Amino acid sequence: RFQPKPEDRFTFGLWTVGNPGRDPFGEPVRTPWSPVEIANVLAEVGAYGVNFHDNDLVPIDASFEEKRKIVSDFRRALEETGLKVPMATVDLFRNPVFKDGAFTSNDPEVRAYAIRKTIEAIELGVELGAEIFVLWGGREGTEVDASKDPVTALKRHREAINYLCDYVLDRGYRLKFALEAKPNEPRSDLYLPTTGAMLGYIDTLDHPEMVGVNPEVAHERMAGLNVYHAVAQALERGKLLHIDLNDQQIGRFDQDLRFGSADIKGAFFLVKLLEDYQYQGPRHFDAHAYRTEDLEGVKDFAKGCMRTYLILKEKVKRFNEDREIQDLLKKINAGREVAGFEFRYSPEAHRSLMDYEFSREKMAEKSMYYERLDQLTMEILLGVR
Ligand code: GLT
Ligand code: MN
Ligand code: MN
Ligand code: MN
Repeated sequence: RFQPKPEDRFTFGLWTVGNPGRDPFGEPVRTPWSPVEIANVLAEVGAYGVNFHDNDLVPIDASFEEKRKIVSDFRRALEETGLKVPMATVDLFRNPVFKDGAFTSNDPEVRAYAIRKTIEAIELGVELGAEIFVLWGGREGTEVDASKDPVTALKRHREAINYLCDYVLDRGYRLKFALEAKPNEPRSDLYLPTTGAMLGYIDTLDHPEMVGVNPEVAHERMAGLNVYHAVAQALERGKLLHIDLNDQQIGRFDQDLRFGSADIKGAFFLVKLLEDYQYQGPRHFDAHAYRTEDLEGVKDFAKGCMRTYLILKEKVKRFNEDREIQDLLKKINAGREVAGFEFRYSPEAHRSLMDYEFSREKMAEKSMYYERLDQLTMEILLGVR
């Protein structure tokens, strides 16, 4: 029970389980594992796949020979463990060259280098089977708004994404881009700070059909938003290509907590959304173990993410099959039809609308039962139902 299976499509990044526990105030507490060691651990705990940034796998200063050796060792580990690589990404934030942005840098040479680095990361990802390429612009923002025109920054960002899409089309790769938003950290303010902003922006690209989003629970919550609603908007437009599951308390620094460990009700509704709408993409856990943990603790962390998801998936089933809840939902959704009216304009429908006699008092009288519904939801989550 609650054992992860390949069809659950649970994935982790090399940077998540491989996180050595460094924070802005403290040195690493765990010795880093090699990508091959991480893959073996992920296979052991039952993950389906592993994702990486170019430089999680191949150090930024590796020679051509070093790179080939690392990639072939990693490929062998994938074959031996059966792990897949559904997603790859590019690190455009760690190196000093990107200190004032990558695609949105004021320096055209840096912008060109960012595109070149991304293309090399795409090649690496495609070589290992990735069909989704995440772009998270950790340095695309400012502390000093006088330094950069945000309109210009958006135009530069768009030029870069358009370039990358054209490149992928030119090469004939089966690859889509998933844009990941974050409101702040490491910059004071990041451009395109929310999933909703990304969704609006995607329609302005040359190839919007190749681009979707990668919402992260923690990032939406850092912005004070409801993740469930943000993800629903992406899903409804067919734009939910990938998801970063983790947890976060509102108003705190970027915590990347184990999935479900901070807001269990929020996690429940997110799982419900993904399951009810049969989300087919990877369920990626973008989180890391507490800094107090050793290697065993890291395994506990990874297993915990998947186990909580599967427990919540069972709770969703319970919720959907619960007689009392479903009866309540039926009542909640019931109401009188307005004769002859449709929620689509036509002169006839409109005439019916204008002729109808509405009774505000009658409509407002209706009981909602939301207290009862919410309590029943809580009782499912608390395990007494
Ligand atoms: C970094 C960030 C994550 C992003 C990763 C992809 S890198 O760890 O905090 O949210 O998903 O670039
Ligand atoms: Mn993320
Ligand atoms: Mn995060
Ligand atoms: Mn993050």
